[in-house]
Amino acid sequence: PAPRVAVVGATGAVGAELIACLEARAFPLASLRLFASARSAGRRVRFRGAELVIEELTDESFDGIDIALFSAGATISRHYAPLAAEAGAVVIDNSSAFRMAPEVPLVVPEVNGAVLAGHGGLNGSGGIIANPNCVAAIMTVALAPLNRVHPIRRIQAATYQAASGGGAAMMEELRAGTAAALDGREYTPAILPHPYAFNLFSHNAEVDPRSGYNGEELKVIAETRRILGAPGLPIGITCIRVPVLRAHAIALTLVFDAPVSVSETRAMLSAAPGLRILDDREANHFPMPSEVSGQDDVFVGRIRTDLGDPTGCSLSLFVVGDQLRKGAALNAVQIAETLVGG
Ligand code: 11C
Repeated sequence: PAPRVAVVGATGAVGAELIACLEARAFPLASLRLFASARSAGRRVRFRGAELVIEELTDESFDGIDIALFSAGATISRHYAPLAAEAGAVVIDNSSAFRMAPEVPLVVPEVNGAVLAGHGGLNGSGGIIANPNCVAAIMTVALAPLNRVHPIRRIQAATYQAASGGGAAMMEELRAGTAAALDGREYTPAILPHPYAFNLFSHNAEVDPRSGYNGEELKVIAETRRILGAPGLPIGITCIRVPVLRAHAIALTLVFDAPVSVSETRAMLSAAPGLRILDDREANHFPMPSEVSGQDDVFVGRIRTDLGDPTGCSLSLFVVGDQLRKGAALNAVQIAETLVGG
């Protein structure tokens, strides 16, 4: 029978995208229930021509739910995901709460979907599956096809991250701050410590005083290693927030044991699922958030041998993916599709 599905955090930016993905992909569900905080309960959302009413999330919300898609932050997940799993639901959790728990699979279906084979699936015994950090999800779609053929020995990354990674409130801060700046009005940021309009800044996650890396960077490092199955892979990364609404970009340099040609790289990437090459040197046309926003595929371009490595063993790439789609909601729905299909 088709699964009974719940969305937890239905009013957030990712929650809205989860509902949109379930509808757009005609996900085979028997029923859909939407949960949020008491503040949002009673609001109505359209789904497949009907109106669904948002319900307040409680400890008892999960009776009769087969798949629960969570996107309400780590604190909510820590409390409610185990309750949902005990009630027999498979939780697909978009927060960071369980991503590094050894018994919880951390999944990007195109990359390591095979790890779901060992999971109980929809047999009523429940469980938790983690949806990765958006940068890790987008980046590994581009890394995996190369890493399978030529093991990557080191990664250097710099990100250009959109407001959607900080949720609907940060997207609103970008819109409102930009409108105020254009009007010449004073604007006091509500949630960010810095002005966002016509600016960029180091990612807002807390900075570890010892390493100098922020929480976002440390998550990307740990999760990328786990998804690729490369526990000790050296990764350096700088995460930056840019005034873009909903697509993350990542500049990558990858080091291999031996030179990997641009033409072979193109061939490997063009055969990979969930990935599209946009690499037009003549027209100087490469992946851009404005063109990738709203798209399911991750886009890759600027494929070139890194001139900074005299051995010739390094490649540079520029990768862009929609943060709300492949970085969050789409990946979660793809995990659910794998459970239903398998
Ligand atoms: C950002 N990637 O762009 C973050 C948001 O690990 O789920 C998601 C954080 C996470 O700010």
